[in-house]
Amino acid sequence: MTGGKLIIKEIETKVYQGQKPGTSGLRKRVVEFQQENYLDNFVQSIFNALPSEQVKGSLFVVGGDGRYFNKDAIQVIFKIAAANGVRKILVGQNGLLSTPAISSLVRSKQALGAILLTASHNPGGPKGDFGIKYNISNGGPAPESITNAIYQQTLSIKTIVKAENVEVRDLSKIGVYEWDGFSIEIVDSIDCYLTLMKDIFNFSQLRQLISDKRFTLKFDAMSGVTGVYAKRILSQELGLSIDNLINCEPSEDFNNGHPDPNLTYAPLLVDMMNKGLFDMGCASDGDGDRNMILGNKFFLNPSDSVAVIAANYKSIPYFQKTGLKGLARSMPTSAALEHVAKSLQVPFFEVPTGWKFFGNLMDAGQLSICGEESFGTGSDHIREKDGLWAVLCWLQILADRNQTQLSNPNDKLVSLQDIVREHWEKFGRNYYSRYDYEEVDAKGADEMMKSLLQQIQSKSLIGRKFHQDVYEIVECDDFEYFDPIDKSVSSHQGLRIKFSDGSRIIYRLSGTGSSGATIRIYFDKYDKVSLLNDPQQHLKDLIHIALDLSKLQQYTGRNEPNVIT
Ligand code: G16
Repeated sequence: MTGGKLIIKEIETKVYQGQKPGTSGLRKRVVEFQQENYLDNFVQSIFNALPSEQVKGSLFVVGGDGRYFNKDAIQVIFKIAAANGVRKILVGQNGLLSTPAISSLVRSKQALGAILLTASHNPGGPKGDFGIKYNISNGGPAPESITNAIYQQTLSIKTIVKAENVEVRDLSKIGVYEWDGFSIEIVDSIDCYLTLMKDIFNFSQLRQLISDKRFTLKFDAMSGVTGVYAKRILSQELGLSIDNLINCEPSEDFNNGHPDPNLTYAPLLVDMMNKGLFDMGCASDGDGDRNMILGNKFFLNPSDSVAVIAANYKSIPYFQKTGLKGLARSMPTSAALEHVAKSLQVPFFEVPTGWKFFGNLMDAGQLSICGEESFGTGSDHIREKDGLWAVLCWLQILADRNQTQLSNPNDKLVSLQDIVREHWEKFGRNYYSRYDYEEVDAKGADEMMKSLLQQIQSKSLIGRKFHQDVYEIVECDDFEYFDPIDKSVSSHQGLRIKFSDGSRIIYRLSGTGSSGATIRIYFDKYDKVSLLNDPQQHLKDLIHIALDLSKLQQYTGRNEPNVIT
């Protein structure tokens, strides 16, 4: 189809304050995005922040998690991209592309970048959240130097350019739409990602495991974008019965749910797994980059998940080919991965919270597998965390460990929790928990963090002892990261308190919320002997110390966290 010459109009606009991208893009309530030119300003600012000679004639990928406002936003991006000289846009069918699929498309098609339309795990719908994020040519989130440049542009923007005659409202049919010097191609949302997964895993081994009557799997897409991937990959390709997929129709408001795969917001799956109905249960978030994995009556902590995957890297065909170049975790993630890195004698890195910090290490060939406590796991196959990849990793590890058992119908299969317990026996266990206090008053949260920072900077905490002197503070700081590749410095990345036994308490304000503030407190305690305790019990003294030191209740009025992981 041909649309002729582009009709470009320049439109005057006014500056909106507060368009600073957070941990992962700009996330606000939908109603804020619906203000006149609010989204348009941000999109134009992306192009203004990039060198114009790069933008001219470039290829971009656009897609999102299907949440409310996605469809309108896609049309705005088409118009602004065309007017700014972009040559071609690849957009997912029906506008749908998971965050990992976008990363794989950018890399395989050598696009200049991508615009992702998602607020990830935040609720959607007209009263929920919307988000927009710019990814660079390596397929990963833009680094802070670029997001800061975009933000600066939003503060001085005066005009927006738009190609008024560019519009493809019906994104359901795969095909190409052309104008003079500009085109839009609607691509299958799954093909490119599926090809990559087939290259990473042994699909025939996975099929064998899934078809075995002794192994049952349940997958919950939480009404996010992963539903379309799960149907094609888990069901059509790997043979999982469609009855074992739940919430796999993407919905604009996630069926009125909160698409955050954790113990609080995935109650249906958690309940089934607690009742022991399945051997493995998995969930992913709105845009498909997060994952939660459960065993039969067993919660797999994300910090343990990445450590076990790393320890079993030889089970995964991709790593058999590439080897293990290095391991990394975000600072608040438990230290479980470090024990694996030491044992395998591979380089280890600790970066701030945010997947963007892993990209440089991967591009430099120094990092293979990484993870975050926030249900994010991934590798250098792309530059985003990857929910379905983590599920396939676990299936591959299970298939590999059960190779002999799978051909002997009377043998008992090794379970997910067997593998994790063996891991603890070998490496010791990092008991871990995170407390989230969501949407607290921002002023109270800031004051609490300031008071903690003051105690840290004055060094008054060093030497303080708690609980019959079992815990003594030996180090504390305001985490700062020196990127070993581009030498950039990222400051104020969380307050750390370290004890003489290696235990850690970390305080951070979330960078992904859209209103008020969310306080996160993380607890990490290593044990080599008692391996099967309840984490909340095991960590109770540390939790007590953290609440005491921060005076959280006094500053926020909150007695209980909303979410405990
Ligand atoms: C985003 C980032 C993650 C990060 C998380 C932290 O996740 O991509 O790398 O760990 O935010 O969130 P917060 O700042 O709220 O603790 P997502 O899945 O929301 O894109």
